Amino acid sequence: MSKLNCDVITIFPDYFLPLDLSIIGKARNSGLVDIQIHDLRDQASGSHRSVDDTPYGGGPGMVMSPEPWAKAIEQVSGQRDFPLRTLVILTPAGEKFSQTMAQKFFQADHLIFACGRYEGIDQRVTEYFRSIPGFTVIEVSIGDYVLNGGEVATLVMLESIIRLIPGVLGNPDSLAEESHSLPGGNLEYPAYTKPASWRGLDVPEILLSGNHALIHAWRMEEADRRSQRIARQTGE
Ligand code: JF8
Repeated sequence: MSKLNCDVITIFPDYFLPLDLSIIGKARNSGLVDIQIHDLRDQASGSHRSVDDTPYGGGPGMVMSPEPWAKAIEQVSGQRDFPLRTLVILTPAGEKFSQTMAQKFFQADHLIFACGRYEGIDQRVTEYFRSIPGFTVIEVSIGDYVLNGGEVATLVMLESIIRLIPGVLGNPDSLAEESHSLPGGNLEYPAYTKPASWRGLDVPEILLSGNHALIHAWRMEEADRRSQRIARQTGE
């Protein structure tokens, strides 16, 4: 079983300190995943270590310069010997991240996450690495809302990918029954724990019945009702 190898390139390495914690921290310490964080500014030439410049065509803000990105991506590629790499470039204009994409990324040998800031990364970085054999380049967004950069999006993606690695979750049963693997991409069924009666609210009786076939059927129905209600709220 080969481990998942990830490199993250950012101007804010401290955003990734939470990867030392909890389930992901344990997965790293036990060698199930290797994640290296790299500071883009290490590739910036000049005494000011500048990584951005004004946009061609005018407009507000700054655009990240292509050369520090190319150097950083080439450096992390030289540090791991794989024939195939997936370069993930975070951008609000990218393909929407999904459970299906998490499963694809989990199959990769080497994932490189490019976390832009400001008005994003010069488009030629995508174009250039698409022309290099051995690179698959994908522009990804985690959802239709505006973030300040790709760092938080990368944390979201890493969490969803790493939990798919066998041995990362304590109980492997929890993977199979989850939301996005439930029939029809269903959302979860509601969960209850003790006490059976709490502030006048009772746990649904069927869950106390001990009839596992009935409980399973009820849960699937509840999951269905939930996703129907959310589909109505969001306009299908
Ligand atoms: C960014 C670089 C994003 N779902 C999302 N919203 N916004 C972003 C995003 C990603 C990269 C940059 N601004 C500058 C926003 C994702 N992924």
